[in-house]
Amino acid sequence: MLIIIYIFHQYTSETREIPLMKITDIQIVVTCPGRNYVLVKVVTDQPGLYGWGDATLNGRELAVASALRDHIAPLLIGRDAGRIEDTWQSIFRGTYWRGGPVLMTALAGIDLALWDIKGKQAGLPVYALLGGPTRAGALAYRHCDGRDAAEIADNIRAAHALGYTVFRAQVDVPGEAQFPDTTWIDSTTYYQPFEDAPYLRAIPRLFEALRHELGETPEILHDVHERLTPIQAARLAHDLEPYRPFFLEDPIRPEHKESLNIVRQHSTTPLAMGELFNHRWECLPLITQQLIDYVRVDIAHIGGISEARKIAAIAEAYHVKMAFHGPPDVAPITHAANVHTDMAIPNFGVQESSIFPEEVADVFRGTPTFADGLLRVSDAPGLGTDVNEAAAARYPFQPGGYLPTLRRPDGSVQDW
Ligand code: CS2
Ligand code: MG
Repeated sequence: MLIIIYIFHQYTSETREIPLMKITDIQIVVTCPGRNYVLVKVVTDQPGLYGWGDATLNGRELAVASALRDHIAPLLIGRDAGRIEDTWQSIFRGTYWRGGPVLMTALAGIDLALWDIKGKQAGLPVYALLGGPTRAGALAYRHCDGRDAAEIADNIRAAHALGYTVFRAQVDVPGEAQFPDTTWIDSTTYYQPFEDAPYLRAIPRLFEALRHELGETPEILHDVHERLTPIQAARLAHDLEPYRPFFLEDPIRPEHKESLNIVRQHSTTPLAMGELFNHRWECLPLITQQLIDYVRVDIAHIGGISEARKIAAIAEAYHVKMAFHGPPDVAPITHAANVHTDMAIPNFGVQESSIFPEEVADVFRGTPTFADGLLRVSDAPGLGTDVNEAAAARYPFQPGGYLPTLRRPDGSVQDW
């Protein structure tokens, strides 16, 4: 009997050592330090203990802000901030409506804030909570896009001098195919041309010129941005083979995923896909059928770190690596979450890095830093990021940050 009482006492006293952290408030901050960002602050009843998450979906910012403010936050007030998985499940499954970019971005905002809180409570960086570091930092790639091969080669040389070893190369085919970056486009009717045949000729020529200029060592990748049909993508992957691309990204539209079989059958060029996916089930056929080599999901659009580490674990079993999306259209908080996850998972591949508008430094602290080819996060507790709310208020939301639409020469819509 005494033994039973002793065990019961040990159990209850141990569980009581983790203090409950009630969520007392959830604030949504929409700010535009050069780009629009939707930020989520989860506040607890523990003095000074709060977490920041990123819930930015560019071009649809206010839809996510409303989903959070009007529909999700009210469900969470009073709940234990320490129950990350339970909160994830209760938002994803418990509220019935699930999936899609708006809801999964909203969920990511909450998830990241809860991981931030968990780390702060434990006094540990999030990568330590995820199992501890498996590497010194995250191998990063840099965008080196340009108007022609000579300009791209110069950009690669300049990035190499900074310590980068992996580079992305996009080129315009003047008047026929444009690869806009996602800088501010203040219009809903901004069209750009795309014609597939000149594009399909131009990219192998670009890679041939880059290899001629730079030799075989720079790792160079290309993002098709979902523009090709499966057989066109197969042709491109095949034509690029002699130039050993690091990977070919998003070769086809994301809807019918098994179409990647066609690309796969014709080429050994490594394939990457996933920035338009919203949860693990969209990745599943590509991983289990080994149709891709890198999963490119966006942590801010798949429900956060909780989902990212599950996708990574499934991918690991199939020799597929992770290459989380890292564009400047998600906030530095997501970039920090990327690197914390990259640090902990065994099957990390490469991390996309971004240059943010200058004003971003006024609002955010703890953006990952780059040195010697690697992105790193500090070992500060949580995600190591913080938001200067007064500065954020000085950069109000700017409507109109839409992506352009691509049109074929006959005027019909083309995937962007
Ligand atoms: C791109 C993105 O980084 C990438 O791989 O595909 O820049 C993408 O165009 C934007 O995130 C769209 O908002
Ligand atoms: Mg992309």
